[in-house]
Amino acid sequence: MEDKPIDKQDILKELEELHSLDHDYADGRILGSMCTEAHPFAKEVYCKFLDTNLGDPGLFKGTKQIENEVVKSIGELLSLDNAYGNIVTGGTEANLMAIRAARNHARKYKGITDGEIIMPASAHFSFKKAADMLNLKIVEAELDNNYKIDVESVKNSITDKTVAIVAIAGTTELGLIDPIEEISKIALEHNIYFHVDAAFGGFSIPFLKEIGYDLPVFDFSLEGVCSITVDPHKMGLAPIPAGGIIFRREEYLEVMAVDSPYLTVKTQSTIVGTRLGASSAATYAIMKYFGKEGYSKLANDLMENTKFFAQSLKELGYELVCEPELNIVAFNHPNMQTNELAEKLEELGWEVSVAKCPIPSIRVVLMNHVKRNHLEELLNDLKDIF
Ligand code: 0PR
Repeated sequence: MEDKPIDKQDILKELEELHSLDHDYADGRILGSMCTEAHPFAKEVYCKFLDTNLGDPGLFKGTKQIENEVVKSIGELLSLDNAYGNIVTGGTEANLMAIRAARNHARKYKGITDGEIIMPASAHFSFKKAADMLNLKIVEAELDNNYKIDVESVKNSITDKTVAIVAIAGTTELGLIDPIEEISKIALEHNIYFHVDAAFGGFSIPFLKEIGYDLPVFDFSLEGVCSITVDPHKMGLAPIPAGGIIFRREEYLEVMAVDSPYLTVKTQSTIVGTRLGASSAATYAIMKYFGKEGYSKLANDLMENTKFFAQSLKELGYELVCEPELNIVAFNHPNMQTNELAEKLEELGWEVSVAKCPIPSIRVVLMNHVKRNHLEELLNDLKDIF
């Protein structure tokens, strides 16, 4: 740090120079991101709440009410009337909270001290962090022929140490929805905590279903589902950071509570102490502003782009890893290694993401910033590569 203050204009100039090195979503070149440019209205609201701190909610009663309202609305979207939970920093923190709740619950009610969690190979790496921090062993369930969690494999993986089963509604790499209904039954039968990671799919599947897409049930209408991660900062168009963790019962928050004697509330269940109220306010605003109609239109538009892109790829001789269920397309060309194809695309200025599971492939997440004209440009480049 310099000794003397620096002029604002000089600081801003320096920051702008560095900021100009960043990619801009609007140029349509970011192909592998689940985040996108937040809606301007959500950003405007976010700025108004920058100083609010939900770590001490008695001081920010209005903002706490906003968080409660957002949790309630997301819960209702997921078929739950009385939702508990929080707006957190993202899917990683939401998943960490879910697994912590499951572990503590199993410790308290079943006496399990060296627990295991069952999850598919397609689970997001945030669960590895959670397992590491919470001292749990990951038991990887196999994938079936459709690259979804194999139900028999889950059954066979259950032991008396299992503290949670995890399934995904919108996998990170392929956007697939696991057979959550079947897993829910197994979890109920064995009295095991069941967490659904819908970080990506949570803000699209309910809307797509409402407008007639034939997608499987993944939410709290399934009795075995104990918690769901759903991220406003992905398909919800809220500014980063905004993740959501929704619990079916308050007891899952209670088993995580630690005393916070000198605060305005006497216990705290979240991982983060001082935490943003702005994320809740921005999410509240955009959910009201869009309504079901707005989100249905967004989800449908992105699915239309997905179908167009998938079909065009096939016409060019590319092979899809699977038929897309949500707005992610993973593909390869039979005559070229994935890494070589990725390099060529990078040379042409595309920011591509290479998926690893179940096979290496180029993965495009068709978020709101990837417009039809960008896809056409990309398809042209994909054509010219051969
Ligand atoms: N669960 C699922 C299913 C996810 O796909 C992700 C992240 C998470 C949890 C973790 O969420 P947070 O990253 O919010 O903690 N999925 C993306 C990924 O890892 C996140 C991402 C976003 C990556 C933008 C790149 C990027 O440019 O691929």
